[in-house]
Amino acid sequence: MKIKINRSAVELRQGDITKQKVDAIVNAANSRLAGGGGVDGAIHSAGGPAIMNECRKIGTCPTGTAVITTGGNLFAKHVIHTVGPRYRDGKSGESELLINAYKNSLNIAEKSGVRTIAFPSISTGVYRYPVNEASRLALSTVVDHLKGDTSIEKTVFVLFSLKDLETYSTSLKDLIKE
Ligand code: AR6
Repeated sequence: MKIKINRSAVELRQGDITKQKVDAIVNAANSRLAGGGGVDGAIHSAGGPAIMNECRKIGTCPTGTAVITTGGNLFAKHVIHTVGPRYRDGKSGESELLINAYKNSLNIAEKSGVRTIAFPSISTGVYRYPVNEASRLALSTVVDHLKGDTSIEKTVFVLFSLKDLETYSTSLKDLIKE
């Protein structure tokens, strides 16, 4: 599924984020930038040690913020590492932190001259954020950003499972109906 927002496009796709031919891919990292499983593990293993070397120099990344490193051996020139919240009960500031993770990733992308960017579904794996709610927050934050002054031409959400792709598709359809 693909929609236009002013001069930008938002696309949903099923696949592996490490294979995307974009300027920057976003990593769902942890605040110690220590690597891990899920999309974080896949990015470090496909991108090679140059990414971790830069992460070590940067140090930490508080929840909701974002940092940028090389893409190492990936096609993408940059990896933007952001940290989503661990889901507790939905009343512990999770939604604001998840929105901030997307916003700060987009802001650092703009500053770094990124024109095409791919996001995974931040926080909905190990951090257990419910996908339906997370997809609505993710998509509305990106769409709002693209309605403003932006040099981003394309934003791709890369969903690992067909079920997640379907959830995101429903959320995007609902969002553009509003
Ligand atoms: N491409 C696209 N999406 C993927 C890929 C991939 N190669 N691999 C997994 N996903 P998660 P979180 C999906 O757990 O919930 C790590 O250990 C996955 O199916 O990667 O933010 C970090 O170090 C899910 O839909 O991230 C942190 O400690 C989504 O990516 C912690 O996990 C996010 O799942 C972060 O947890």
